[in-house]
Amino acid sequence: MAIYQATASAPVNIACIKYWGKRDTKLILPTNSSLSVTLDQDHLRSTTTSRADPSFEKDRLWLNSAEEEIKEGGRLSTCIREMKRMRKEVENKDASLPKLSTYAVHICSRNNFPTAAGLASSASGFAALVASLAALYQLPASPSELSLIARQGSGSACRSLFGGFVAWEMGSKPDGSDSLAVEVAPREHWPDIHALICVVSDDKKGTSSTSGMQRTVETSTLLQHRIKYVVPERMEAISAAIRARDFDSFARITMQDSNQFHAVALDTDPPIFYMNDVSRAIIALIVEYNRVAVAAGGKLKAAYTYDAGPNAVIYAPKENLKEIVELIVKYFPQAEPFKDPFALFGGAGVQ
Ligand code: 2P0
Repeated sequence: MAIYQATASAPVNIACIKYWGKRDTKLILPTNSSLSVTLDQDHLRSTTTSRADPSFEKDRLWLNSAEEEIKEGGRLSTCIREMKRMRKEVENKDASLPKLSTYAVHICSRNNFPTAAGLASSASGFAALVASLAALYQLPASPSELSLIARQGSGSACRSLFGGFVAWEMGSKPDGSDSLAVEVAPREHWPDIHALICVVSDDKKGTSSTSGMQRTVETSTLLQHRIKYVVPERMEAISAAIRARDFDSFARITMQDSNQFHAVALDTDPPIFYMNDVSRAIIALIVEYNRVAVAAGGKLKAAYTYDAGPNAVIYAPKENLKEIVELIVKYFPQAEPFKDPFALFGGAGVQ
């Protein structure tokens, strides 16, 4: 008996231009384009094994050893259905292939970091799921084509199909066929940029991204301004900064966009607060660190960014990392590398 099984893994990505808002909640089509850096860290990954077998009675999925229900019409079932549809197309062209599209699949996925701690577990999770099914089904699909499916699992997941610097182009077609991830630059283009992750809290977050962003779409006037007047220019400017390896511009835009995302969360009714006092103190530290550098005639040395939670991600050129870690440990004496509750981990290069 042949065994049909494949394993793939995908890392977390952290956005510099934030995705926040959907124009189509079912297809997961965003209200603005976004851009992220895929982290290249062995300990921030999802690894997923998929197996197809004629003896399986139904599709099943285990996440970190606990079985998750695959709800009819839900995001998981949509991704699995779309991947089987792509497999069917391949089988239709070559009658000698085993009819894997007719078998149920068992999927086993594991995150090597706390799930739902604001560390984008849905991004790496759905990207790994789609990549493992693509390997199982031996699909001749590009990462951008696969990103169309991962997007329907979780918007930010489409960006984890690529390493390095990745844009999610919002697209304009109602069927979503042009809302996909594209590579802006591979990691090798700018290996000097590193990400330092400061886990302020690993509690499960209060307002989920999915419901929070819908409330923002329904109630925030600032979001409309952001979509129309701010993000399109920022996408151009940060892509140019990445291509030119211009850290000063990259850092300025990244911090501005994090600030505006949190302003838009605050402009939601009722307001959403993702950062806490420690998050804001880390911002103050990075602002001061940069101010001193610029006052001495230099350029920005670090950029902070925050997602839908209190944890900080600090992007910086490698030469500044040691200094930044020393500053954080000095001003946050409770910070201990690799330990909770304020673990500092990371410092690895981007993928
Ligand atoms: C981002 N975030 O661009 C932004 C910044 C959070 C803040 O993508 O509903 O978990 O599954 O599409 O992808 C979080 O949104 O939401 C997110 P769904 P997702 O990384």
